Amino acid sequence: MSNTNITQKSKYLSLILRHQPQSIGLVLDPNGWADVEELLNKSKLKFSFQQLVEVVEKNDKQRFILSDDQTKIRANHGHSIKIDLDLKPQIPPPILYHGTVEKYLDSIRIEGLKKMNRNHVHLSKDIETAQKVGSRRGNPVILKIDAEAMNTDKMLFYCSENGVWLTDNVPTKYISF
Ligand code: HQG
Repeated sequence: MSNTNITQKSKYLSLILRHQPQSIGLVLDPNGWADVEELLNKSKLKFSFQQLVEVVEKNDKQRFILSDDQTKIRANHGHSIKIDLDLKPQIPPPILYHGTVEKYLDSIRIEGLKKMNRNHVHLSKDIETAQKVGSRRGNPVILKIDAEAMNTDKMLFYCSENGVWLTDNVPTKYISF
């Protein structure tokens, strides 16, 4: 498949597996897994099984994972629907980054980073990734997060299968603007 085709299919899978499985009558299990055969049958965008595997394997951010027997698939991060990724808390790198845009800063200065519509605040271990995340909304602004202090203060971190750091919220005192 062309890169454009892979991106289009990846976006559709993100919509279905993170936000709106019910829009095609798909039911995810409590850990966010969909049955591959059911997904392929119900999908409005037509995929062959091989194309699905290609989207999973060539995905620039490894957004999806197939079960070992390739009968189930789920998104690795980014959910808004309430599922349990069943991740174990992990000690984060001392510093993490968050890419955002200027217009949110006043609010972030007051409230800290909130998960907004998703299940977690998403953080990156490198500035480059945070820049890409921020660029989705405009000129990126990078916030530096004192994850070490948060960990010391018993706030929990999780790392998704594809290396995105997740936490519940980041109070202002841990953020360098
Ligand atoms: C902002 C994509 C006002 C926050 C990305 C962000 C990531 C606040 C936006 C993943 C705020 C939420 C997640 C507050 C946070 N006041 N604004 N108190 N707290 N915000 O999309 O981190 O490519 O839910 O800065 O790459 O941008 O789809 O989160 O701008 O990994 O795989 O509210 O989604 O992954 O936006 O992105 P989002 P995000 P994919």
